[in-house]
Amino acid sequence: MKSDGQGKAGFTPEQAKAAYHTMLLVRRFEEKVAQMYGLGLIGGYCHLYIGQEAIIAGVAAHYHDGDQMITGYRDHAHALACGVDPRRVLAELAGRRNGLSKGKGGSMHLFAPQLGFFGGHGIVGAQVSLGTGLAFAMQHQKKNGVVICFFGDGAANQGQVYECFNMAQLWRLPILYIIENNRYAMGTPVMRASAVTDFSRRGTAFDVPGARVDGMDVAAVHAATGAALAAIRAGGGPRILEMQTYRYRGHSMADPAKYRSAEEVQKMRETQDPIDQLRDWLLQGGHISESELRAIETGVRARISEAAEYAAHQPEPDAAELMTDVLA
Ligand SMILES: Cc1ncc(C[n+]2csc(CCOP(=O)(O)OP(=O)(O)O)c2C)c(N)n1
Ligand SMILES: [Mg+2]
Repeated sequence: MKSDGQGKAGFTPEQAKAAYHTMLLVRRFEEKVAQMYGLGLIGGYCHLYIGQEAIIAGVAAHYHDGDQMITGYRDHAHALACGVDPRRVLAELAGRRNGLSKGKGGSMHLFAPQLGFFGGHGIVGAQVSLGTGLAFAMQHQKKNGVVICFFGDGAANQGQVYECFNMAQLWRLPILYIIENNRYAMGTPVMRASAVTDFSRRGTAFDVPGARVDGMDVAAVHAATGAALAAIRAGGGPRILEMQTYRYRGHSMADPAKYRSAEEVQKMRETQDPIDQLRDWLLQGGHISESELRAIETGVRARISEAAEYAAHQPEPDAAELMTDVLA
């Protein structure tokens, strides 16, 4: 953390350790995906979440049974946070029969409705409409949960997003919109695509309250999400949180990265990294020992290695499955 214990209200050392574990799991998972992609074990579209881990870790702490989550194509972390077994995610990425979508969806089409995870969507902004529909269904069926709907700074310029904000506020739908502002939409910087770059204000015309959050500080994410969800669960209608973050890797696996400098990326990694910041805070506050940190690292690495081993040795889908699960 940048601060010395300031602003940590409601974020106990235990919660901090849990968040640390989640962030590390996601980071090591994504590093393994990159490695497997390089080996040709994974193919097709694939978007990594490295750098943005504090968002999912801070939000997941507030995700309960009966809640639902939906996001775009940068979705591995969100699936893991909903409780999906890393083995099933890696098997899906590797196109294997035991993958989450029977090995036929790939990276952008993870789906686990039994855990409240509704994807995994490749159409930029579509998850906002789908997520708003999920929230409408939840309210209509008098269920208690909330929907957490993630989308990017680029997606935030889609017209359908504003139709959704209007309906969500009009009907006081139980939905939290989280804008993951990682400063780029593919190769386009926010400044070149958005007339107003303060995304927390995007709901102003519809009276949807919004807040801007340091998305590299998991404690800040945790606190802001807790407050927003408390208001939504109390029947207060939708909320928007803009999480200011950064992705370290390319947009997808094929990205020449001509639109930003290596120095810019390096600077973020060195000064803002969410995992390093939390580790420093835990150590400096005496909340964790070096050996405890090592044990977490070892446990996470073992789990990911085992998942990769599992995925690589599963069979591919049967040829007879080619035309099943096709909606046409
Ligand atoms: C409707 C639609 N338009 C364009 C694309 C191509 N496309 C894929 S990702 C992307 C950028 C989205 O950026 P952002 O919303 O900031 O999300 P990020 O990738 O940064 O997480 C675009 C334009 C698409 N998939 N769908
Ligand atoms: Mg973006």
